[in-house]
Amino acid sequence: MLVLSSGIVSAETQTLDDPENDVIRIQGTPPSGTLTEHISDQPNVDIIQVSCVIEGSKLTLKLEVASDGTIIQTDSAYYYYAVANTSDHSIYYIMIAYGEGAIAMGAGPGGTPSVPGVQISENSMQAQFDLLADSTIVNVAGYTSYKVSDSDVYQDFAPDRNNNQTSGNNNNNNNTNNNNNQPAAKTPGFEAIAVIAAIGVAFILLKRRK
Ligand SMILES: [Ca+2]
Ligand SMILES: [Ca+2]
Repeated sequence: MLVLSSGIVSAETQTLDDPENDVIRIQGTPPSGTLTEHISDQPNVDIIQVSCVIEGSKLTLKLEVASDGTIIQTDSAYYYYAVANTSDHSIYYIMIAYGEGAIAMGAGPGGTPSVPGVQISENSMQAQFDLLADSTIVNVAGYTSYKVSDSDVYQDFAPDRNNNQTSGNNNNNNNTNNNNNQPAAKTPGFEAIAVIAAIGVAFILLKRRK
């Protein structure tokens, strides 16, 4: 007997919760700069959740900031980024940068998905992509920043291990293991920054083509 499985709709959700009031502020430049943790008065860049849902042939990615925060699209001092990686080595992301509004894009071995619209509510941004291939969610991540000036920047990472500038000893995770010698704790931070930089360039190119 032939069993047809193509009609089965699969659903998968991955939700990453991030602590509230964990924005960090970096002033000056190392080694003379200062780092302040647990900032509570920057709800606009305080991530509380990044989530991804795959349902059938669609992938929905969402980033949410604190309930008393607002996603700022038109002020170039604000930057928002949410990303999902899938098992087929594709990347899907939403970005708000340069005061140019929100954009959602992706790329992978299967090509690039069509560019979906981004829905912005008061404190969240989300987009629904056409999946490039049958795949599962590997991970999700988010990054936000508010740049007062080049030497005064508020930012939040989700998960927090993507932030390689905090001590790791003084956060809310209460890890009993405070071993800072684990290279894995630092590497993703650099990778995240590199990805953000590369995507920033892509974003500029895209805008110029318009
Ligand atoms: Ca947060
Ligand atoms: Ca965080």
